This record gives sequence, structure tokens and C-alpha cells, in this order.
Amino acid sequence: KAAVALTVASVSAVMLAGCSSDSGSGSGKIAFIQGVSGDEFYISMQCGIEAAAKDAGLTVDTQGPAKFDPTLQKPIVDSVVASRPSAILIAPTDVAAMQAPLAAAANAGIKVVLVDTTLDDPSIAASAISSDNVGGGAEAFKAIESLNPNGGKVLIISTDPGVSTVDARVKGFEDAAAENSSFDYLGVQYSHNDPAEAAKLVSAALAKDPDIVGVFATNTFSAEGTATGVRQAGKQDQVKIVGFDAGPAQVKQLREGTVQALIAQQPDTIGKDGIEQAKAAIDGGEVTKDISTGFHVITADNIDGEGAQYIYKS
Ligand code: T6T
Repeated sequence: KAAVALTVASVSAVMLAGCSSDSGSGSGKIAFIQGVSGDEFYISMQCGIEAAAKDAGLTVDTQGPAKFDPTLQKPIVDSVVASRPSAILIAPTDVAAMQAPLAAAANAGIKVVLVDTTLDDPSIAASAISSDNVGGGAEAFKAIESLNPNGGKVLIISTDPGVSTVDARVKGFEDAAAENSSFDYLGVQYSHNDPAEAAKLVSAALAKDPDIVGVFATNTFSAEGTATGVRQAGKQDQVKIVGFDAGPAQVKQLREGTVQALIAQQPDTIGKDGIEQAKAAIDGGEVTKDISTGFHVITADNIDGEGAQYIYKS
């Protein structure tokens, strides 16, 4: 386990190259545990965290599991708890499976701040910060709706059930779709955060329903794979894709015209807010239990203008 944690930590250190600021050097020790390492969303969040920590005189150590998987994230939490940081900022990989490990951290006197994803019972945390994921899912439906004014069959490709963020995006999309009877909602399929699996699911869905007009992909990896699947089926003129997130590969697919819209989050703001809340909790100050951050819709029309600032760092 130690070897795994070391490898992941060094991957994380390399990723710092994309940030404009290095880690702080103060005495307060903070741990940031990503949902998965190498994901541009968490890399951008790490940049926000590093910059805010530096200003606050805090030191940050970042680690992340190699996959978005609670069986890989739990041992990282356990070893971080043993190292006794003042606070842990974490994106839990499952609402249920990460509950007990994080309750143990809180019971050990470590301030827990949830960044991005949450838990079944977030009351163990000092604060929980996330995008308006339900709102973002509804916005994704609106985009598909305006790209397909006559309606038609739509599908969702998500990662795994039990991930609070993507589940909320699915709900936002489903509720909005239920209000427009010209759309035929085919349901949600789970790609386990694997682009190749997402591409396979989309190919199979298009073989079964060749008249699908839109796909909502709930995060970076589902969106990348969805675009590949649609392109391989030669259906990029027919199927409109709206993806959550704005990693560089997603932006490339938007520029190429395979993807029509991206719902960009503000991971750096989530990270900055996370440090502010952790500092307040450590100092015994006032914390805000729930913070909701915004999103921005990026399209080919604004990618070279105001949309550009929302592209994630890599
Ligand atoms: O969409 C983000 C994040 O909000 C979600 O919880 C997991 O996937 C991402 O990290 C993107 O890959």
C-alpha cells in the first residue's frame, strides 16, 4: 500500500507543473485527496488549492487513486489520517463506501472538507463545496433541446451510480427531459469512468437505436468516449453531444465539431473555497456548511472568447 501511495504522490507532484503557483510552506498541514489522479478537473482544483494554501500559509500534500474507485481511495485516506494533517480536502469516490473512512478521520480530530463529490451523510464534514450539478444537468438538456428542436431519442452516458456529482447531473437532465414530450429518453448507461467503455456503450446504443439525436455525457471521461463512439459510427452530423467538464481533449472535440457544448465547472474556485473553509475550521472560525459554485456553457461560438478562461489545466 505504501508503494502505491508513493507512486501516486509522485504523479501528483509532476502534475503541479501546470499550476502557476507552488505549494505553501507554513506549519498547517493539509491533505488533498483527489477522486482520481491525472484528471484535469482535479489538476485544476489542485492549482486553486495550492494558490490559496500559499496565501494562507498552509502546506498541501496531494494524492489520488489511479482509478475513481473507493477500494483504491480508502487506503489513501487511512494512510493520510495516520499522518495527522490538520485538514483533509477530499472528493469521495462513493457516497456510501467513503462514509466510514471519513467519519474516522473526523473522529480523529481532522477537519474534513468535501470538494466536488459528497457523502450520504455530509454532516461529518466541516464544509461541502460542489458545482450546481442538478442545474448543470438541466442546462445540458436545454442545450440538446435547442440543437434538436424537433425532439427525438436521447441517452445519458455516466460513470457509476453512487457518485454524487454525476448522479445529480443525471437527475437534472432527466427532470428537464420529462417536461418535453417530443424527446424519448432512453435512460442512463454506466461507463465506469473509462472512455473506451463509454465508446463501446455508445456504439451499441447506436446499433440498437440508429436514430438517436443526442447524448449527454456526465463527465470528462464519458464525454471523451462518447465522442469517439459517435465518430466511429460515422454519426457526428446526426448525434449532438453535450458533455460535462472542459478538459483539453474535450475542447479539441468541440473545435472539431464532434461535441456541440461543454458544461464547464470551476474546479479552481472549489479548491480555493475548500482551503478557506479548512482554514476557518482549523482556526475555530465560522464555516459555511454548503457552498454551491457555478458552471459555464462552452460552445464553438464562445471558445475563443469568454469561454476560453474556463478550459481546465492539464
Ligand atoms: O466531472 C468531474 C467531477 O466533478 C466528477 O465528480 C468526477 O469526474 C470529473 O472529475 C471529470 O472527470
